[in-house]
Amino acid sequence: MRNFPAHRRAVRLAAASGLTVALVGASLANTSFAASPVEQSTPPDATATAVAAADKAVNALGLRKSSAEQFVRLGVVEGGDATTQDVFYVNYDKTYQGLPVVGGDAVVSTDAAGNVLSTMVASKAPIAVSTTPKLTSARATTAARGSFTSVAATGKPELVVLVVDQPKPILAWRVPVSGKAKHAGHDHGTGDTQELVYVDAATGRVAYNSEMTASGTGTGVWNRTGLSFGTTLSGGTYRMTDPARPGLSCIDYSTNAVMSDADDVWGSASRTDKVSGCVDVMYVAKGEWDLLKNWYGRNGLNGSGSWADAEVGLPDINAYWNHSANPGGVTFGYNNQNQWITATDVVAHEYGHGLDALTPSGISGGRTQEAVADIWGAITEAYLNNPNDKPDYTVGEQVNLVGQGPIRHMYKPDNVSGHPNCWSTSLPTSVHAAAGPMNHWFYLLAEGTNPTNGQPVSPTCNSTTLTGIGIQEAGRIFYNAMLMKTSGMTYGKYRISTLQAAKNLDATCAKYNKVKAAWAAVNLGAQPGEPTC
Ligand SMILES: [Ca+2]
Ligand SMILES: [Ca+2]
Ligand SMILES: [Ca+2]
Ligand SMILES: [Zn+2]
Repeated sequence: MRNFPAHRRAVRLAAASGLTVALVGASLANTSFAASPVEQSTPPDATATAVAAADKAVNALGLRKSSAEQFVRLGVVEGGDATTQDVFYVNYDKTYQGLPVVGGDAVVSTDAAGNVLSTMVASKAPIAVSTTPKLTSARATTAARGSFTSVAATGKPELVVLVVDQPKPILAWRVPVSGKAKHAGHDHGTGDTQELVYVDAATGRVAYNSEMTASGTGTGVWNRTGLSFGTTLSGGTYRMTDPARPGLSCIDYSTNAVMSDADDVWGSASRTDKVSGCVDVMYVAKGEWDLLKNWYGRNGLNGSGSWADAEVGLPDINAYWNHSANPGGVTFGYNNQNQWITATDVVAHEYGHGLDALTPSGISGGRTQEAVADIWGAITEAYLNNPNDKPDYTVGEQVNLVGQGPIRHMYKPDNVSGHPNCWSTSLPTSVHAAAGPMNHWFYLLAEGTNPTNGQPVSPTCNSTTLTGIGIQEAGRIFYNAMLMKTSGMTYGKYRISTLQAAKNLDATCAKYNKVKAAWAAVNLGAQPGEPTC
C-alpha cells in the first residue's frame, strides 16, 4: 500500500520539546474554549434556490450535447464555510435515451443566492451511439466470465452507455460477476472479488471492469457518529479502501492489514478503538480530498489523482507524515489516555505535510513546515464543519495530546509559552514553536483582528486593525503560493510567494494588500524582489 516514493524526513505533529512546552503553557492552553464559532443558519429557501440554479446550469447544452442526454439530479450537499459563505454542491448522473451513462456524472456548485460557482463534468464527449445491441445479453455474460479464472456467480446484464476509459462513448452490457478475476491490480489477497464487467455491445470485447464499491458508515473517535466514507467490497468483506480516492486506505499499524469488516458499519463509542481511529481518518481524508478539489481545483494529494494511506496504532504520543513505519503515508499514535489522535486538525495536519512534500521543492524549510501543516488542519476543519469539532484555529483541542488542551493557537501563538506571535530574526529552534508567526499571519488574513463570526480576537505586532478575507480565500492564496515553492523556503519567501499568489488571483490588488498587511502585522517586512501591485 505504498503510493508515493519515500521522502527524506519524517514530520511530526509535535516535537518532544514541544510537548514539554505545552505542559509549561498549560494554564493558557484552555483559553481556546472561551470562544467557539457561531454557525449561521442557512435560509430555508437557499437550498431550493441553489438546486434550481444548478439544474438550469447543468441542462445548458454546453454540458449535454443533445436532447437525448439528460441529467438526473442525485442530491445536494451543503459545503463551504458556514461561518462566512454557504456553498451548495449539486450532484447529477447522466442518461442517454434513458440508458445510464457510466462516467457521465457532474457536480455544480452554487452560492446561497443561486450564483453558479463551478461546473465539474466527468466527460464532455458527445454521445452518439445506437441503443440497439448487436450482442445478446447471454453472449455478453459469456464474454464477462472470460475475464475471470473462476466464476462464483453472475448477475443480470444491463445496457448502459460507457464513457469512462473509452476513446469515445460506446453501448455496453454491464454484467455483475463474482469470482477470481484474471487481471492484476487488486490488493485483496486470495478472496473472490465482485466486479461490474462492461462488455462492448457491438464487438463483445471487455471494455472496462470496476470493482463493486460501497459506502461505509461509522463512528469516529472524535468526529463521532454517522460518518460516511468510501469502502471496497471484495470477497464478501468490506475494506477501508476508498475506490474514489486512489491510495486512500486505513491500515492497522499492528497487523499492517487494511481494516476489514463484515457489514460496512465501523467503529464504536470507544476512543481507544483503532477501527474508530480509522473511521476518523477515512472521513477527514475524504474531506481534505474534496476541499482540495472543490475549493482549489487540485486532484488528490499529489495533484494527479492519488492520496496517501494511513496507519493507526503507533505506540507513541505523536502523529507523523512519512514515519519509517509508513513511508509516504501518515501514521497516528495516541494521547496520554491511549485515545487515538485522529481528530480533523491532526489528520489534516499530517496530510498537509504530505501536500507540502508533493508540491514543488518538497517539505518547506526555514521553520515554516509546521505552519504549513497547521493551516491545512484549520482549512479542513472549516470545510468539514462537523458539529462535534467546530471549526477553529487551535491545534489539538479535540485530542488533548498531553492533557493540557491545544498544543498551538494560531490566533495568538503565545498562548503556549515559547511560541512567538511575531516574526523576528531569532525564531525558536523548534519548528513547532516557530510556526507561531506564520499561523498568526494566516489567521489575520482569514479572520482579521476582530472577527464577528465568533472566532477570537487576535493581536497584531504593529497595532493595526485588520479585516479578514475568509478562510476559503486565505487558503486559496496559500495553496497557490505553495504551487510556487522553490528550494529553501523561508518566512521571507512565503511572504513573496503569497503576495504573488494574491496578485495572480486578484488583479484589483485588494487581496495583495490584505496579504501584505497581515505579514506586516506579524512583523515580517518587505523582502528583496517581492512583487508590487
Ligand atoms: Ca461492522
Ligand atoms: Ca475544532
Ligand atoms: Ca482545531
Ligand atoms: Zn507537523
